[in-house]
Amino acid sequence: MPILVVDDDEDLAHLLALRLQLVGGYEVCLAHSASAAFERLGIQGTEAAANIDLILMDVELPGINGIEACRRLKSHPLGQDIPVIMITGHDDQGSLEAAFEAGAVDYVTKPFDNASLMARVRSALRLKKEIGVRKQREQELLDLTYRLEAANEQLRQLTSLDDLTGIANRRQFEVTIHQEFQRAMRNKTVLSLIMIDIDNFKVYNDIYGHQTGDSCLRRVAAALDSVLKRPNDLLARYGGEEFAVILPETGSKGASNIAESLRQAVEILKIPHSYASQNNLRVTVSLGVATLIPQRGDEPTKLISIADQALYQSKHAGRNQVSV
Ligand code: GH3
Ligand code: MG
Ligand code: MG
Ligand code: MG
Ligand code: MG
Repeated sequence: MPILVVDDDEDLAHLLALRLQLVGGYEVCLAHSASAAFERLGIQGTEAAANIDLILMDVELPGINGIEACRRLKSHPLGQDIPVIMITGHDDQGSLEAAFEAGAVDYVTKPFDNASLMARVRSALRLKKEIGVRKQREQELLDLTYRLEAANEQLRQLTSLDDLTGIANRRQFEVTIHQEFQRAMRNKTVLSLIMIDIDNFKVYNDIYGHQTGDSCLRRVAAALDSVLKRPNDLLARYGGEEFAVILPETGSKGASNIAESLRQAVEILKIPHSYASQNNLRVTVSLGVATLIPQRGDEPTKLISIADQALYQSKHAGRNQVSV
């Protein structure tokens, strides 16, 4: 890829180009102002972007000077990876500091000494190559990270865990409720379900923000989980701020007791939830309990809808309570 020489002194620019071509064997293109260089690079104007490996930039240019041009290049995606060597006269050594600050990698002083010019060009081109390799590695690493995340997500789906809370997800709930329903029907045993819904959670999100809302969901899930001791009980995240507990071989009395323990476990977390100028309010849950011995022809939806109705009663009666 060519080297771009930017110099308003056309004779000098041609001379420099000739040296780079003859001594170094490089391909060279010329621009006589910063604007012309920007067009050449596709940063400004309508010309398609040219691939440039290195820029030799005069400090003194009409219009936008070389230092400002370098600064703009370095802040543009098409220009930031192209090394810039500043061309300085003996009288503008003072601008070197500004040139490096603007992102130049090196400088050459007029009149040019062939050996030093070529050495600096070679070294800058090496730098460009290294940047390219590093960028490619970074990109590969990023791709790998994305692939890992996707694989992780697949794994989570396979294990049927909810992303946010780590408890069983809705899919696992559906699988388990069907299995337990069939089992209870076969064995003619009793099966209970508790539906749990966080009270006034929309307001909670509105007041404390979605992040705090998420962390509240995690804490509530952990508290609910800590109540359940039997290996066949399943706590799942049923939906947004709704949870469900499947209790095999558990009658109405037992399920109500567990529901009350679940209610208390959330209440004693004492997560502040103050709104409508009421102080000292806490995050609470409402619960609905359903119990039945499944009969031939019954579906799990029957159990779910009974629990939903009970939950609705708890909400209607003032929340933070259990209904059967
Ligand atoms: P109620 O006491 O009647 O249940 O009132 P509510 O506000 O809890 O009920 P509603 O169904 O109106 O609102 C539920 C809210 O839960 C709305 C939604 O913003 C929030 N929510 C659902 N899923 C998530 C989640 O994953 N993260 C967070 N932060 N909020 C969630
Ligand atoms: Mg000049
Ligand atoms: Mg809800
Ligand atoms: Mg609701
Ligand atoms: Mg709610």
